[in-house]
Amino acid sequence: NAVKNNNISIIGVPLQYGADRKGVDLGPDAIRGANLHERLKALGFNIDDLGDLTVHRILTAPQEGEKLKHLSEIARVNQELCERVSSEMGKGQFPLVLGGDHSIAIGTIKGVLQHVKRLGVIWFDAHTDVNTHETTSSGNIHGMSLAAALGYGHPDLVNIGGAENKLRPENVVIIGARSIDPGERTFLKEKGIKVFTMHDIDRNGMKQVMEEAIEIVTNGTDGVHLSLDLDGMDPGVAPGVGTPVNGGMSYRESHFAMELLFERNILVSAEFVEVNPMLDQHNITAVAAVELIGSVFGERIL
Ligand code: HAR
Ligand code: MN
Ligand code: MN
Ligand code: MN
Repeated sequence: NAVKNNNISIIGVPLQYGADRKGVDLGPDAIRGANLHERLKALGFNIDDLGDLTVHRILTAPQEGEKLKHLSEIARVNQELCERVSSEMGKGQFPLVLGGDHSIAIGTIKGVLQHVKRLGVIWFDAHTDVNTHETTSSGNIHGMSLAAALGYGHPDLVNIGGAENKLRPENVVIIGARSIDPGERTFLKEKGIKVFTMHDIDRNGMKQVMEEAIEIVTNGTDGVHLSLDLDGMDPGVAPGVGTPVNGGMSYRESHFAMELLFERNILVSAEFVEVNPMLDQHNITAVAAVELIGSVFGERIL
């Protein structure tokens, strides 16, 4: 089959401290509970589920004057995730990371970068997650993870997996954005990061958007990581997310994008994040995640 690697390692990261709304820590089990293993096995993959990383429970509110909420536990978990992802890739496995809030992209990407020095990233999201400790108005680290992976932000985040291991802005694309903060807009323009907004998807269609996106992330790179925030999809199809934004990608637009990624056989790693079962109905957002995973690993309609 066309994903290079037939051996998938699943890593759950039940982290919720990067987001404001409780419940996203239940995401990994909700995704597994939507028949993830069965679906991947039916496609011929060998699955090694490593279970979940340990996240220490924090019962106190973020401390007064603590601008980045729960920074120390988030940094600790991401450092562990980085090491776990790196060690799985070292064994030749394809890391499939289940979130958890989107702050876990820091650890995943830093781990992949240990093996793929020039890495392209496709970032599916309603948001662009390029705030830093200087621009954030919420203090939520899930809104800073892409900036950190690019080498910008708080040193405790940037230094995970080594500050010298970082993405290059010209190898990153964001798809589906429709909620961008003023400081993020400046950052994206300054660094020259390509953003395909919902407007671009409406205007040109997902086919053209994905062709341009794939050109950017494969140009001069040795592999591509998919970071998929379920809030990129429209809340009508994926309502169980902490920060829903109207006007998102339709069910078929999202699947078509996954099918094109499979056809091009460029992924070396992937993560599916922000599934929040406490805000969901009948686990449909976790089911949506597993269906997207099916498409990106080769399920076809006919
Ligand atoms: N931009 C806002 C912030 O920084 C909202 C961010 C995020 N929500 C997410 N990430 N789910 O994509 O607080
Ligand atoms: Mn996100
Ligand atoms: Mn988002
Ligand atoms: Mn979200």
